[in-house]
Amino acid sequence: MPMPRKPDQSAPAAVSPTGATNGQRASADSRAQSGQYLTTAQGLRLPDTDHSLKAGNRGPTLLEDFHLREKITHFDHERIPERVVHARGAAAHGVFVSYGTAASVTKAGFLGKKGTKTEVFTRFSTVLGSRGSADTVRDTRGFAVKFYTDEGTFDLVGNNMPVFFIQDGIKFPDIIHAAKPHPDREIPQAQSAHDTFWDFVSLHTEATHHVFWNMSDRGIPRSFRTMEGFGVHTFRLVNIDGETSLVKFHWKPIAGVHSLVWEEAQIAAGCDPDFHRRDMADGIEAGAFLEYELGIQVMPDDGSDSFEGIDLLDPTKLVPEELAPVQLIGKMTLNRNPTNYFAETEQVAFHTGNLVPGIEATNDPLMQARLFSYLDTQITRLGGPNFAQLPINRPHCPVNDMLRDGMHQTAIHTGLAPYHPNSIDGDEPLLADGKHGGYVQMPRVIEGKAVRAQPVSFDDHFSQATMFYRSLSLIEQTHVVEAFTFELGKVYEQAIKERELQVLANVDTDLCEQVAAGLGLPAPKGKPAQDVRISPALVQLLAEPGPIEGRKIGIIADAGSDLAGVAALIKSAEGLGVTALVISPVGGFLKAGRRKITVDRTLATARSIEFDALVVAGDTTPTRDIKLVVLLQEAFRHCKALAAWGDGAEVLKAARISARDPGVEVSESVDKAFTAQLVAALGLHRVWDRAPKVMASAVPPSS
Ligand code: HDE
Repeated sequence: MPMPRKPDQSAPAAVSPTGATNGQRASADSRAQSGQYLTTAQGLRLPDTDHSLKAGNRGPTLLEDFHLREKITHFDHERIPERVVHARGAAAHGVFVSYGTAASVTKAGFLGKKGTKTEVFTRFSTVLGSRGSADTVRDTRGFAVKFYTDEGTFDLVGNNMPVFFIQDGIKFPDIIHAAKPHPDREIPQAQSAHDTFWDFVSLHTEATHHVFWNMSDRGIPRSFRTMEGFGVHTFRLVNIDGETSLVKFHWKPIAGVHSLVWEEAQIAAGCDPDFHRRDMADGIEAGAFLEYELGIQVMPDDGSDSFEGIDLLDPTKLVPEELAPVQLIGKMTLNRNPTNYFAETEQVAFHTGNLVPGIEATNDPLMQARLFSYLDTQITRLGGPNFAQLPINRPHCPVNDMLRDGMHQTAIHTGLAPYHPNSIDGDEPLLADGKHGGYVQMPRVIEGKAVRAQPVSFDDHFSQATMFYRSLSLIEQTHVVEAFTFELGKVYEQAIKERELQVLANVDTDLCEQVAAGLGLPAPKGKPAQDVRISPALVQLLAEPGPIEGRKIGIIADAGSDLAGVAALIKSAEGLGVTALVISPVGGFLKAGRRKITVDRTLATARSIEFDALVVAGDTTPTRDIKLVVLLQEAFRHCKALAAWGDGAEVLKAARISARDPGVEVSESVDKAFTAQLVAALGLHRVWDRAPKVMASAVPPSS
């Protein structure tokens, strides 16, 4: 018997918010595919789709078989070109609610009155990998938000890092050619650890600051829900009185900013390449929505395009939050998974030129090039100029654009006069001035000679990298050293390693010496900036436990375990928005009397990377099963919280983990104190006290 349809197998409404239909009656079943019977694309019902039409049982196949030809021809064209960058991504629908606090600096309606709601679609991505690559590679993450506002669509096409590799868009093809796999063998996939990437960034030292972010923990986020987002460029905001200010956009995740550790990221790339998209989709399905507050740093628009000595048009520089605090202006909640990956996530088309009144571009030369690129790329990727008519790209406000015809035209335009002015269609559509919601750019003075040059202020390539590195906590700095040592260790050409060491010498002497030692090369001398301002806002490490909603714990249990304790722990976890999964040697159920607990993972399917903490249930039989030992040892090495109750501690001991080790909690039973300690440990994300014993330079446990 076929399985019944689930509620989430419904589709977007047949009628879009613009009033355009997708070819179906609003009252009809809105799924793109309707009716009970299998049909051809022309609606002809089919009696058989498993056998081609043949001359006799043994063929040959007849050209006459129009069903076979239609089915195969359509299949042959199912793929569209993947994005040239940011090909691997996942997205979700949601809502943005304005706090009303930006109304003094922008007239943008969706940022106006407190409580104003705007639908959004947000796509997260890696930059370098192909569409089928792994989620957890070391890379920058895309953070692109489409706001379907009443005044037109606004796209904030940002990243999870506030700075970029290059200062001028004309170099973008070069950095991407260098970072993508080598053109001869097409390896390595989705990696920066190879010669051409390091060749480029060591020659274009303006990349240094962004490289440091990539080599830091920000390059391997724990999940999409624990990433910050940044608009990177400086934008110009205009308020109702025509006053302007310069701003930088920030997304602050409610769940805090957290990362994987490098070994975990590598294991996940093999064990669960969908690690991040799975976390988002499962979380949304379970009601653990992704939440971010939008914030702005506001700087005066005094004509200098700079603030406190920082050139605001240089996208390799950030403005420390201590100098310009991030003011929160609204909140985004991602609460609905897409119905169809291709139709929504793959076909969504972002564009930095999708702006609304009150938000304008600046002269940042990277931003200027992007204003050209995004519209252009969609024409190849989405097969023509009408991609704005795809349901995911349709604005949620009236559209009357005089754009006509072209490939895949789905609108049936009326009227005779798609030109302006006209006297035949009553001179409609009308032009709107500022008072009627028209997008009227603020007049700005532009003058100068036509030159291929840049300002001197763009020449400082190192001081903010120094600021970033020195602001990090010790453990985060260690990770940066390890990342450089790993990545440069993968480079074959000695000259490239030496050139990059010279770059590092200009950022921080100690860092350079550590990396050089790891590479077995002499550390060159450089001139790092001396008195950089430290920016505590750049640190990820937590002093106090943060939120734990959306986290996952694994409970290790077997047929003889204390199932009442297991049930109690699952219940407490549910109450805290934490998913608890039971891991047992074999699948099925664990039963004791009338109690029956589902086994979610077996030792064959569980891997430590899935869990933020592992707990061993009381009365679980100690075993040296290598799968269980690896599970516990990995979690231990990745500095995750471990716990056991009753003689569950014996299971930890069998894996050479002692109750005296930091972040290992052992209790008599599942009581309040036990849960509270587990919550605190989860909230701190990692047990960093364990790091010196277990990470990179540590020795293995003695036997
Ligand atoms: Fe992009 N970028 N980019 N980029 N970018 C694209 O557009 C480009 C840059 C970013 O989820 C492409 O539709 C140029 C900075 C994101 O669909 C393309 C330059 C930032 C996404 C393109 C930049 C970004 C893209 C590829 C230098 C952070 C994924 C497919 C001038 C602020 C959006 C597409 C999604 C995608 C061009 C630099 C972020 C080719 C030429 C800086 C998040 O148009």
